[in-house]
Amino acid sequence: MAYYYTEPSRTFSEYLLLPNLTSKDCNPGNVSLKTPIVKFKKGEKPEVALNIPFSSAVMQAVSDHNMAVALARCGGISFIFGSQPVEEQADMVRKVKGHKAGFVVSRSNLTPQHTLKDVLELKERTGHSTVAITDDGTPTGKLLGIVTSRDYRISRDPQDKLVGQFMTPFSSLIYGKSGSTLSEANDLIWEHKLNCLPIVGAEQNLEYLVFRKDYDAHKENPYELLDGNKSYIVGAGINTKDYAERVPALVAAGVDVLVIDSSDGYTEWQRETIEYVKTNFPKAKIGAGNVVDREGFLYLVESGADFIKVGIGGGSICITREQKGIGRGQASAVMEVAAARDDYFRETGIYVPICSDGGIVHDYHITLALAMGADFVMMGRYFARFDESPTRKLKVGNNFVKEFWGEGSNRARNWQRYDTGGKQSLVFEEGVDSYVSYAGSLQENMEKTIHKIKSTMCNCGSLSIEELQQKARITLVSATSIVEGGAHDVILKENSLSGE
Ligand code: RVP
Repeated sequence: MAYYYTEPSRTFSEYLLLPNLTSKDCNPGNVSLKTPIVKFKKGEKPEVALNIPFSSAVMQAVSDHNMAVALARCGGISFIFGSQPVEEQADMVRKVKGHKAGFVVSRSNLTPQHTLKDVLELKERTGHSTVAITDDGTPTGKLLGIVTSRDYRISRDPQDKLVGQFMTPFSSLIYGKSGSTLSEANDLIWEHKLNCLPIVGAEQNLEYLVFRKDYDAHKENPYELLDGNKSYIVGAGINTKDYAERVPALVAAGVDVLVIDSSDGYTEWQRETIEYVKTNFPKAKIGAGNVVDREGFLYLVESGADFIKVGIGGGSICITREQKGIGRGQASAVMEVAAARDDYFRETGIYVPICSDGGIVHDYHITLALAMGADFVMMGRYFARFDESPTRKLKVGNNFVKEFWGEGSNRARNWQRYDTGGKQSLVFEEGVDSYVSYAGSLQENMEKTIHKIKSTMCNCGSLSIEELQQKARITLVSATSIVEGGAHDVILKENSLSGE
């Protein structure tokens, strides 16, 4: 006979947190959101930890190298999508690892033979007012000069004037030497009142530009997630089929954390994949999933996984539950797996972090997921709305939107994730292709979300995620009281509804 759960499976919107006593020192400025991402022994520290409990989903529409840099700058981690050729994914990882905070490869470059007209056209197209002048017009050619808007007057200079005649020549430039640190570069910027400092190699070749404004931005990011070499930390998704080619390439590219990307992770294929990684790359870190119960959690932990991802069918673009009838309400899944994790910790002294993946709609859902035992969350829709996601921004009606599609949609053609073999004609979609409302820059939005989480944690009298997990008091709410939680019995003025 089939096994029946006595409790229905529940989702985040069915729960609320009750306040605890808030002491006077409990204010958002004192809250730490630092959290482990890989397993560790009692009394020791995890080898990789996040400064904020956020990860971006293993999805084409979400996590590329740009998203990874933007999120690591704020303290979280992106898992670069695996539904692409191995070399392209490894290239994205290399770009993140090679990104030097504050040092940018010049994106606007011309030669001395170009004209003022070319400068103006380039400026119009890119919005950059600093143009590097190199012998071959490439970002790493021999640096011959720099043009900024201070070097020409549109009203006086003819449009066909050659760049070589008005650029600030190399002989008059202040520049930094290859290998300079950001603080050395910054000293030169201040000493000489510069807006931009070129960093030049032994052959006078241009390597990077350091902008004063980028340095300031760098200083504003105290939570940046960096490795021992000051490179951003980055993750990558893998599958259970081509791991023998993909993993070596990703490890060689410098990936920090791998994760097996699958809607159902309670499989022997995942065990084999983890064993392959642990045998061939003993230092590599690998998460596995997704699971929704104790059995799935223990199976993957005993297979050697460093963290476990939780959630089936709750993703905003996911139709797995409709198509296949498998899944579980996200809150129920997190609560059961967290309890299994805590038991495992008591029995073995090994703490295995869990990630709540999918179904975060409101910011408070993140706080609830953490309170229920998640160490961090993974989000797709949330990040897809930002400038930094890799998809197109479009205008639909009066609104700006960004494209967002599931990894199980035809568009992603990521069949390895869902199709366990057999005829292509039998393949069915488990995800949709959609739009999400455009929301602006990642940093601004995340600052608001993080402030909300920290404020709620203060309401719960908690200065850390661990404390929240121990102290949180969580109540199930009735359908009627959910209505009471929104604005009700008033006539809303136009546009008075807040977004997230
Ligand atoms: P959400 O944050 O609700 O957008 O959910 C993102 C999650 O949805 C992903 O991390 C993944 O687990 C799941 N996903 C991605 N594609 C699909 C699909 O096509 N069914 N589901």
